[in-house]
Amino acid sequence: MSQEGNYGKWTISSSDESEEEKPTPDKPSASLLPHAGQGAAQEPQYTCSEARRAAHRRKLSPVKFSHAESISEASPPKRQKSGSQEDLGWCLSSSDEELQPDRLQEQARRAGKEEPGLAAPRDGAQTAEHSPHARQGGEEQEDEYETSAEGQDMWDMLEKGNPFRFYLTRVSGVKPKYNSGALHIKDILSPLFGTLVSSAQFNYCFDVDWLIKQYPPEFRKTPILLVHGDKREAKAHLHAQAKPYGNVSLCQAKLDIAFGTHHTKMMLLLYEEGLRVVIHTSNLIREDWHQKTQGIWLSPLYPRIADGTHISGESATHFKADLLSYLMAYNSPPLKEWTDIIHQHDLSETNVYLIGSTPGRFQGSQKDNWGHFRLRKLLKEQASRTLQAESWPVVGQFSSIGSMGADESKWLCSEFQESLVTMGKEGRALGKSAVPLHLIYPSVENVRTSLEGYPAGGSLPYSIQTAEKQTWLHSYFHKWSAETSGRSHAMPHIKTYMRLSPDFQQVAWFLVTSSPFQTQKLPVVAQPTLQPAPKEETALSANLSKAAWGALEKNGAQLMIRSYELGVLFLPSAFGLDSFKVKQKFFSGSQEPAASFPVPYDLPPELYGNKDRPWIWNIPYVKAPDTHGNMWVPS
Ligand code: JTA
Repeated sequence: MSQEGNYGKWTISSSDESEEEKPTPDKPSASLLPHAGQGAAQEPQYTCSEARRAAHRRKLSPVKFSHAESISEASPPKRQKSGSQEDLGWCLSSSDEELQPDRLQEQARRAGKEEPGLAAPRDGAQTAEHSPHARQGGEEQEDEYETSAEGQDMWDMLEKGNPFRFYLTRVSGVKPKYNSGALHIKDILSPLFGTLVSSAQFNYCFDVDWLIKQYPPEFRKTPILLVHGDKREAKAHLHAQAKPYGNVSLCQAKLDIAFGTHHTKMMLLLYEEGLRVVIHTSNLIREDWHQKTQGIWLSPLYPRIADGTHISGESATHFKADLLSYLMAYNSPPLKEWTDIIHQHDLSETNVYLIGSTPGRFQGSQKDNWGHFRLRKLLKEQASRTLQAESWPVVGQFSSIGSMGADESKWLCSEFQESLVTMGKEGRALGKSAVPLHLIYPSVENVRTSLEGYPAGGSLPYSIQTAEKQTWLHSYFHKWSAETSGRSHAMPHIKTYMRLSPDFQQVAWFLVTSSPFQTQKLPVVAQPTLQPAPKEETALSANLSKAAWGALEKNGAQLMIRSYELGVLFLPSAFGLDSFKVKQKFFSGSQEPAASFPVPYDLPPELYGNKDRPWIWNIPYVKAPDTHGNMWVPS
C-alpha cells in the first residue's frame, strides 16, 4: 500500500500490525528493500532508510552542479517566491556566496594543504571530481585487511592515561594525527584486543558481507550473533544476507509496541582471555565507519571468574546487573547464552553507568530503569558536590530530530529540561527554563562542505515536514564544529548530551547514546493505556517522537517505551571527582590532567549564522556544489 500525503510517498506492508516506526520517508519499508532485477545495481545491499537510499543513489548517479542550471532556476534577482520553502528560508541565499565547482574544489584542495585536520583524502574522494566514473570512497583499499595502529601503540592508547575509554571512529581523509586516538571497526575486532571465540553484534542496519570482512580472517568463522529489530521483508532480506555464512545466526528483538525500533549498537566480544563490551553509535555498514564522527565506549577486558569463586563481579556503577537486566528484557534464548557468559565474568572495573531503553510499559520502581527516567534517577542520586547551579548549560548534540510540538513550552523547555537539569537532591527547586540550552545539529553548509558532501545528509534524517512545524526550534541550533578532534568535516552520527559549567571548562556529566533527540513528552492528561494503532500521519508522528526515551501514561503512573536504545553515562563521582575538566586537545596524550574529558566537538558551540539552515534531507540543494561537485536532488 502506497500513500502520498504531507510526509511524501511512503509504503506500508499489508498487515495491519504497524511495524514501521517512521511514517516519514526516512524509514525502511517493504518497497525500499533491495530487489533483484531492475534497478538493483542502484540499491545498497542492506535494507535501509529512504534518506540513506537517496544518498546511495546520488553517489552512484551524481547530479553534477551546473552553473547554467543555477542561473536559469535560481538567479536571485528575478527569483520568484516559490511557496513555503522559500518563505521559510530553506534555500541557500544570494548567488554571490554561491561557490562554483572549481572554486570549491580549489578550496577543498587548499583545505587539504593548509587547514589543520584535513589531509588529502587517501581514498580518492577528490579525484572523483576529475573523473565522473571514478568510484567514490575507495572500497578497494579498505578491502585489504588493515588496522590503524601497531600493537604497542594500540595498547598505549587503550590503557595509558585514558580513564574514560571513549573513542571516535577513524575518519578517512584527515591527517593521521587526527586518527591517532581513533578506532576503526577492524581495530576493535583485531587480535590485539583478544583472541575472539564468539561475538554478538547489536545494531539497526547491517551489511553482512561488509561486516564479515571487518573480522580478521582467522576469526571469520567464529559464531556471530546479529541482534536486530527487522520484521517481515526486511527480516527476510537480512536472513538472506546471512545465509552464506554458516557461523552467522540472527536474533530478532521483539518490538511489540507499534513504531518501535532497535537502535542499540553494541558488541559483546568473548575472547579466550575474557570478555569485552563495546557500546557505540555506528551502523554495521561501510559508510558509518568511513567519514563520520561516531562515538565508541570500550569496556576493559573483563577477566573470567574462576570456577568456584564467589565474587559478584559487580562495579560501583552497578553496570553488570544493569547490562544483565537490559539483555534479559529481550527474553530471547540466544541472549540467555550471553547473560550466562556475562555472569561468569568480573565487570567490577567498569566506571560508567548504563542507560538503556527497552520496549514496554513500566510502573512503580520499574519506571526508573529505562529511558530519560533512568538518567533523571542517576543524576538525582549523585549528590552533586560541585557548585552546579541553573547557570550551568545543557548541550544536546544529535543527528536526527523528532517532532517537538508547536513551541518550546510543549516539551523542550519543560520535560526535556526537567530530566537533563536534575542535579542532585537540592537542584529540584530551581527554575527549569533558566538553564541555557545549546543544541548542535549540522547546517546545510556543514553538510555541503563535509568530506562526504551532500550524501552525508542521508544519515541526518530531519524531514521538511517535521522542520516546517517547529521553526522556533532552530533558534537553539549551533553548527557542527570539531577542529579540536579534526572532525569538522566528518558529519556527526554520534549523539551526546552533557551539562557543563558556564565557562565550558568543566563537565558535570556526559552521555553518549544511540538515542535520537526526540520528544519524551510527559502528557498533562492521562492517555488510555490501550491506544488503537494510529492511522493518520499526524498521530504517527506524535507517537514516534516518544519512542526512544519513553512517555508517561496513566497520569504519570506508567512509562511507555517503544524502542531499544543504549548509551553510557560518565559521572565524575565514579572517577572520584566533582567534575571533569574539558580536555583542550582531543588527541593529545598525557599532557593534560588524566581526568580531562575528551569532548569531541568545539566549545562553546557556535550559533547558526543568519543564513544558516538546519540540514533537511528531503529538499533539493542545487545552488552550490558539495565537495564532490555535486548537487542534492533527493527525489
Ligand atoms: C537515516 C538512520 C540508526 C539510524 C536509525 C535512521 C533513519 C534514517 C539514518 C540511522 N534510523 N531513519 O539507528 O543509526 O529514518 O530511520 O542511522
